[in-house]
Amino acid sequence: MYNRPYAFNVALPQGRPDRFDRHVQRRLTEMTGQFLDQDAFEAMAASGNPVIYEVYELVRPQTAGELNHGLSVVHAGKVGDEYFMTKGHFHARLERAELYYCLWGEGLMVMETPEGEWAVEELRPGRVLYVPPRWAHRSVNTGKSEDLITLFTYPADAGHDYGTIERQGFRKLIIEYTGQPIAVDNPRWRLPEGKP
Ligand code: S6P
Ligand code: ZN
Repeated sequence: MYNRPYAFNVALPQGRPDRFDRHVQRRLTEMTGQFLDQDAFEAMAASGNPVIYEVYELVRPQTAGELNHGLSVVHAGKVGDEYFMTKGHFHARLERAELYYCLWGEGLMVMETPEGEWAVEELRPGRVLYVPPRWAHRSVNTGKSEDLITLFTYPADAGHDYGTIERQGFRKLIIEYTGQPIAVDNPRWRLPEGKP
């Protein structure tokens, strides 16, 4: 592993860094069960299965002290009334935080804890968001046509727990209502297994 300081540039508004180890393109059908409107989901999956978001990541050794970092690019669009968003996850090591800095676009970060707290914070260029330990996080692009681009960094030993969100969803969904984004209760949200 290369262990000298380095710097890189981010082209805007593409959000593409000129250095990265990993590029992920997440298409709609990789998010089965997360969008509420099943008919809209299936229609969109059948007509092109669009890329919903992309991640360019610089991956560091998974040891305490190292920081992974990179760019998250959520494209603009909606499935029914629900804005394009990331899958969202808890960190596998729950006690690991994350920092986001918004570079482009407009959006919201939806967050929740296993204990039932939830929060929604605005993302717009110049805004910094701290996601504390224990908070699952999902970025939502509420813009009409521009990408939502954020720079993120988190401990390289954090790991990702996608399964919990795949099973139970987030408590809150972001939908467009009379032209504006609003947070609504997720009717499909389920109590974590084992909880009364
Ligand atoms: C990783 C960090 C981001 C997300 C990215 C995509 O801890 O939070 O790099 O990976 O925004 O979201 P997701 O939920 O598909 O990983
Ligand atoms: Zn994360």
